[in-house]
Amino acid sequence: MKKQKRALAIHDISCVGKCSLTVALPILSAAGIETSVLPTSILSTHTGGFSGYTFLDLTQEIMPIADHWRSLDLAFDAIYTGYLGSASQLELVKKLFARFGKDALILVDPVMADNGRLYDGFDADFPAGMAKLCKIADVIVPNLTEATLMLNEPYVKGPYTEEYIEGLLRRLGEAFGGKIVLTGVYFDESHLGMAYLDTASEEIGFYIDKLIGGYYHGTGDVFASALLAGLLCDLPLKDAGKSAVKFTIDAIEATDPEREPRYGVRFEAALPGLMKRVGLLLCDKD
Ligand code: PXL
Repeated sequence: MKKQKRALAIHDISCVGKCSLTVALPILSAAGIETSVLPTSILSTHTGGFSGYTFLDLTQEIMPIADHWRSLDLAFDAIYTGYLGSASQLELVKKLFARFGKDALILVDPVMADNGRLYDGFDADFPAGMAKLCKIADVIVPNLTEATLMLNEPYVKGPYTEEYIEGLLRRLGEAFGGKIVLTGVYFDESHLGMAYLDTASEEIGFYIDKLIGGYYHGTGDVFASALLAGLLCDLPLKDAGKSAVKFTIDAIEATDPEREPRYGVRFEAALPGLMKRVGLLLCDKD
C-alpha cells in the first residue's frame, strides 16, 4: 500500500465563517491526506465583515506543542501556513519549518490583504515580515494585493495585461524563488483565474476561467487548500492550479446566492469533483 501523505496546516480557527482551518482540514482530508493542525489563534468569526469578534492568541502554545511533537519524531510531507496573527508567530513558524519541514513541501499563503487593503488587525510592517517567511517557502500563493505589498510596489487595479502579470511573476520569482501561484488574475471583467511561475524550470502560465459575480469570503483558503491537495497527489503545478480554480468556481456556484457572503462558500458540494481531479484513487493505490 502506498504511504499516506501527511500535512500540517498552521492557521487560525475562525469558529464561524468557513475559512482557514475549517476549510483546509476538510479539503485536505477529502483528498486522502492525513492532516494535523496547529491552531495559531481562535476567533469567534473571521475578521472580514464581522464586528465584535473575539480573538484568543495561541502564540504561547506553539512551542510547547512543537516540543511534544519533537519527542514523537514527527515529520510531514507538507507544511501549509495561512493566516498568522502577529510578527512573533511568523518567527515561530520559521522554527517549525526548520524542525519538521526538512523534506516537506512548504506552502505559504501570505494571508493579510485583499482589494488593495490590509485586513483588519495587521499593521504596515506585517508584509515585510511575511515576505521573509515567503523566502523560505517552496510554494507561495499571494493575491495581487499581497504580491504588491511584499514587493513594495503600488497596488494596481485590474483588469490586467499579460505583460503586467508576467512582469509581476518574474519580480516575485526574483524575490522569493520557488513556485509562485498568483491568484485574482483577470484580463477582462468576465474571467478570473491564476497565473504561475516555477522559477526552477522557468515555466510560466495562466489558467483563467469564468468569473462569477459578487464577493465570497474564504475563497483564498479554499483555493490554496485545493492547490496543495493537487500538489500532494503529484499533479504538476499547472494542473494543480487549474484544479484549484475549478474547485473554487464549483464551490461558488454551489453557494446559495441569497446567503450572506461573509459566511463563506459551499465547498462541501465541490469535494467529489476535486477528489476526481486529484486522482484520489491513484493517490491511495500503489
Ligand atoms: O480567509 C482568510 C482569513 C483567515 N483567518 C482570519 C481572517 C481571514 C480573512 O479575513 O480574518 C481570522
